[in-house]
Order: sequence, then C-alpha cells, then structure tokens
Amino acid sequence: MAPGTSGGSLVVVANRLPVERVGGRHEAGWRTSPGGLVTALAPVLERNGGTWIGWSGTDERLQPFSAEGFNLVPVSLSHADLADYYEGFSNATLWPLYHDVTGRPVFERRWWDAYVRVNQRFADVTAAACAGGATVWVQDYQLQLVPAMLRRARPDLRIGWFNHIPFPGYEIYSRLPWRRQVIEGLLGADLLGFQRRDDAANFLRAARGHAAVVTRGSVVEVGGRQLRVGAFPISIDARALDELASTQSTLDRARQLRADLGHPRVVLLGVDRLDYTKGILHRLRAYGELLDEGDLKPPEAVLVQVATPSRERVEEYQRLRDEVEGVVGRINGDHGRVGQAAVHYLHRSFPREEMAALYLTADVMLVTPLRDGMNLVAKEYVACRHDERGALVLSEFTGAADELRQAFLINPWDIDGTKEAIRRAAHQSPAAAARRMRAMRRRVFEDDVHHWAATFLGALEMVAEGR
Ligand code: ADQ
Repeated sequence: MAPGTSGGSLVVVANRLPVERVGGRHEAGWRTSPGGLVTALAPVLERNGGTWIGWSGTDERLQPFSAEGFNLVPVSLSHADLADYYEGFSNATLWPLYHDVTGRPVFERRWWDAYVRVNQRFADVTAAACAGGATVWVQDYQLQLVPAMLRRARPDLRIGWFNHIPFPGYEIYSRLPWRRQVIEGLLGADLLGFQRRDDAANFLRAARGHAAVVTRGSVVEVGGRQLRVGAFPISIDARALDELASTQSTLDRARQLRADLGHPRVVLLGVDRLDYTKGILHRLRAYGELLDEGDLKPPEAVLVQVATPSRERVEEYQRLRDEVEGVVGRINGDHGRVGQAAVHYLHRSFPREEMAALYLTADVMLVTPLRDGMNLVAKEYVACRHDERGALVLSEFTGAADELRQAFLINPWDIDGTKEAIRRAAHQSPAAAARRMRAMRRRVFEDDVHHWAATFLGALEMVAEGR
C-alpha cells in the first residue's frame, strides 16, 4: 500500500482487528468483536478517525477495507504463525510470566523466532501504511518489538506503546531468555504506557538491569533521545454504559432476569474471560464454602458466573474449563434443587445490553483476579449502577483496585478473607452501599476512556515534540 493512506491521523496497531467475521468467508459480514481492547479503543477512533492495523482472525489474505466505521488494514498470519507467535510466545510464554507466574510460562526458542518474524511483519505493514509524521499507537504485549522495528524504518513517526497487562517484578521478568531483546524493542517508542505506576517502575528497573540504560525519574535516555515511561490507567465509556443501563428495555430485562432466577435476596455475579488469571476457581471455592457453612442459602442466594470462551486451543485453558465446570457441577450437585441452581454458569458471549442488565441484577459483583492489568468489568459494573445500589468485591491485584478504593478489597488467595468480604458486601446497609457506589462512580466518570486516550496521546505529542 502506498504511504499516506492513513491520511496522517491516528494509526492503531494491535494483534487483532476490532472486527470479526460473521458467517462464512463469502458472506462478507463483519461485526465489532468483544473484549477489553476494543471496548476501550472503539470510541477513541470514532472520535479521532484513523486506521486500525491487525490480524483479521482468518487465514484469508485480505486487502485494506472498511467495516463497522473503522478503516482496517489486515496483517495475515499463517497457521504456523498463529500456533507459535500467538498461542505460543504471546499466550503461553508472556501471558503467564507477566501475570506473576499464575500459570507456568513455557520457553520455546521456535516460538521466539516466530514472535520476531511476526512483529517484523506488523512493523513492515505499518511503515507502509503511515503518512509522514503520523502518530502510531502500538498495543500490548504481543507487539513489543514493533516500536524499535518501526523506528528503524520510519524515524519520522511518533510512536507510543501501551501495555494492557501487568509488567512483572524484576526477578520474574529476568527469567525470560530474551529479556534484553524485548526491552530494546520497547525502547524504540517515544512513550511507553502502563496500567499502574508499579508496572512502569518494574519496566524502568528491567531496562536499567537488562539494557544498561540511564533513567531519570520517568525518562529514559536512549541514543541521544528521550523516551517517557508512565502510568495511564485504562477505563471505559462510562457515560455510554450509564445511558444503556438507564433505558427502559435494560431495566425491564434486569427485572426479568431477577424473576427468572426466582427472586433471590442476593444475586452474586462473576463476568470473566475463562482465564486462570481471573481467579474463578478461588471465587467458586469461597462461594461453595459459604453455602456449605450455611452463610448463603439457595434459592435466597444465587451466583451467576459468565465465563467467556477464550484461547480454546491452548491446553492450559482446556484444563481450566474442565476444572471450573467440575466445580460448578459439584456445587450444584450439593446445593441445587430441581429448577433451582446454586450456580448459573454461562459459557458464551452476550450483547452489551444483556451485560448491562446482568450488572443491574447483581447485588454483589465478584471481581477476584489473581493478577489483572486493569479489569474493565469492575468499572462497567460501577458505571451501570445509577441506582447507587450493589457492592463490588475487588481483588487488590487488579489495576482497578488502585482507583476503586471504596470496593470491598480482597486478597483472592485468602479464601477466608474473601468469604468475609462477600458476607459484608451482601449485608451492607443501603446507605453505606450508596456512599461507596457514589464515590466509585465519581472516579469512573471522571477518568473515563476518553480521558485515558487524550492523556496518553497528549503525553505522546509532548515527548515527540521535545525529541
Ligand atoms: P481482558 O483480560 O479481556 O482485558 P477485562 O478488562 O475484564 O479483561 O475486559 C473484558 C471485556 O470483555 C469487558 O469489557 C467485558 O464486558 C467484556 N466481556 C467479558 N465477558 C463477556 C461476555 N460473555 N459477553 C460480552 N462481553 C464480555 C485485558 C487485560 C485487562 C485490561 C483490558 C483493557 O487483561 O486487565 O483491563 O485488557 O486494557
């Protein structure tokens, strides 16, 4: 593609395009795909215009196209690329390593070679698609080598990178056999953004230790250039969600859901991708014990667990699914009755309207990851609760816990502590609930996704001007 196609506006580079195929290859339909990244960036591109570069999710070789309001430039990935770069190095090496080894990272040299090759392909496609002086925003851990590769090809570009997942502490990061190369890849950017200050500090320490750079506060000196490193906690389109949750049809749907559940006194809700970092098993154990001990009694209390299908070709995820479904079956076997499940388990995706209705139905929202970059579900729950009711039980190992201090904060490894927090959340007075919810809503509405993007892009502009 000729340079200049992007028209000089924002270019987002991410592993996946924000759309997925509907139907077969010949019914040229696309719809916006679910997930944290798309939820966060769709409104930004809607406002600013621009181009999104990423893998289409199919093995077709596609030309640039437009769909669902996005200008899209596909990057093709073969089955071998997918197995080695995506399922291998991204999801079975980096993902568990960066989430504090909650899963066991696998180090395969062949996967690393594929990671380098695919990052180079993304960089080549981007270098060809960008107008002179364009701003490029690279997303996430799958593309950590793109900043340096892109800078070599196109020194005129402004390059930002944002990590949606945590950046681990020094000792954990240091296990990575390619730790120096990854840091050098990132150092090609003008601005590196992380979810939390601790993540940014972890990166700075790793850069000093493994790439021998000098850092001054949040600034890194690289080859006569200054690169900035900072925390930019991601958020959601709180107003849009609040509006959706206020429509009559969503309110009606929430009432219907409650009736379908048998009008329980307490509805507990979990919404997660089916991922071992999300602490679903720990949460189920806490809930199961509360039932065993008679603190919660179905049908007065029920748990709805939405577990979105995720990475189904990776073995660890297949094992986790079997385990979660085993535990759900056991709890229902012990505590359910005909027509009255103790856990309603839903393994599929839902439209935004249904998610909003579920949030409105939940008296206690359980967000209990063992480690999570941010966790948008926690913020979505708060944004939907215009009625100032409901309680959020939130793991302190999420980025969201830095902001939502009025949640019932828990250590998810501490089952007794989690049970106590659930008990308190289920029994708090309406006045206390409203006080906590009001404070959390203020935070989510002030620091929304538009604020996140504007702050990151503003900082990128400033660093790049000073270079
Ligand atoms: P994820 O790990 O995917 O994101 P999260 O932040 O919770 O986690 O985002 C999930 C998104 O998917 C939410 O918007 C949620 O509403 C949606 N979703 C979940 N289940 C769904 C279902 N069954 N049907 C429809 N929608 C569903 C990664 C990081 C996070 C970080 C985000 C954004 O792991 O820590 O917050 O990126 O940076």
